[in-house]
Amino acid sequence: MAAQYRFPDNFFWGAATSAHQIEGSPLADGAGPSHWHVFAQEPGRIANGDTAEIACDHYRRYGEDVELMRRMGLKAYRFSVAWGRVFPEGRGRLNQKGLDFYLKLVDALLDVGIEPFLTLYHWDLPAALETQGGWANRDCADWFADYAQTLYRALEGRVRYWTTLNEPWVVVHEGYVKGTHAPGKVSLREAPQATHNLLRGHALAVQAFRADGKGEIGLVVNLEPKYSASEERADREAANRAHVYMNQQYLDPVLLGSYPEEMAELFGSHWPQFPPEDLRLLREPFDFLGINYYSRSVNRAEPAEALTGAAPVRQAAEYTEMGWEVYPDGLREVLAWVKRRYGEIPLYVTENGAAFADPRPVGGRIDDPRRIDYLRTHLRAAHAAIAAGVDLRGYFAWSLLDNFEWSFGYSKRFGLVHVDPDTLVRTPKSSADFYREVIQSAGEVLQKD
Ligand code: IFM
Repeated sequence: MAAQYRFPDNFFWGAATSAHQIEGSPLADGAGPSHWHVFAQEPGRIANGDTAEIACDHYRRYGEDVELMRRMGLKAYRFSVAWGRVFPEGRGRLNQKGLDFYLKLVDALLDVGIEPFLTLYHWDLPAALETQGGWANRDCADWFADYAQTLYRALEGRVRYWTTLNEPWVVVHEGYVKGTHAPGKVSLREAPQATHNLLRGHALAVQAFRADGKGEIGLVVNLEPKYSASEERADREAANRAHVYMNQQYLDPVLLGSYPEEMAELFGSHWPQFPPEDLRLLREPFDFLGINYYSRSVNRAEPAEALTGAAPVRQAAEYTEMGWEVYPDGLREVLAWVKRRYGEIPLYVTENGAAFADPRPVGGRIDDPRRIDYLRTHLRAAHAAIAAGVDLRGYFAWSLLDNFEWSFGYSKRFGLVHVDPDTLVRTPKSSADFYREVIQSAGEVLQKD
């Protein structure tokens, strides 16, 4: 077979999850509740009234899940730590039993030769910190760095790859602009403060890593190409505002040292004058960037849309259950754009995947050909980026397991492995078999249709 899609030998083939979405048992062994735990109990917040009380029960079944990963041939596993398991009040008193869970998980991964990629913050803030203002409070950045330092010390020599924040844009856009994620606020005043404190937290955690950690540390952002629906000036400007808001708002300050000037126009009087010493801090060098990619959007001007004045226009194309267009070339495009705009920085695709309405298991099998197509076409796009000179070092499918999809509850299923909502029995889908073949052949099977 031609080696057209062969990936580098040391490429990290992985899958990703996050603590709140899979672990369940959120209060076990002395853990403190997260603000997502509180949010999910408010009526009407989550589809079908779902909560993450049980999720995939990974907290108790992690051994079985590591075995699934081993059988899939994964080289790496990206997961997050629930801050409140380690510090039930967010700071101060350490909960050793909570920390022990992650030590056991990491050891189980290392035992079977799977490289752990640990995310420090994947959206579940200790509720005790939210009552003190959460990310809108400047001190939250310091609390985060202290928590990070504890983990660096506890996992030194075992975890080599760390990321600070997952998708800060979603944290703020959904949590402070739309109010559809915890903490459920709609506040244009607090949104830029939360943005800035998240990025300060990232930078302080990187500084703490230089003092106490070993290995590499990075940041994970979600990116989407934004196209204009027409040649009209109003549409083109709207698409550009959407692009700056989503793609540049978080990367410009950490890689170029300033927020895009358009941010002040988007937020008007709510956009603060950030002190120059803060902006110097944000530019703390880090080792790699993780990019989560799912889709693109095509935009028209819509003055009623908050901040960007841009609204997506549906295309004659395939869409996933999330209502996201399947657009594989966008992955190549965002990877190339990052290299063009920000220069050489090692990259990982830290999430990529699709929610489809899978059939129920029949005879222990679930055929999910649309997810296989999604993976195949996006991996080809990732390969095209490498061929064009992008320093892409790994790819993590989202997600290992069907899980708690935030405000959608369990209604959207992204897993390579089906998790029965009643019995929690795991059944690898045909996409898991496909991914195993991709990994075994270092990408060569992507040649086949
Ligand atoms: O499930 C989420 C994940 O937590 C963050 N990135 C996008 C995924 C799909 O919506």
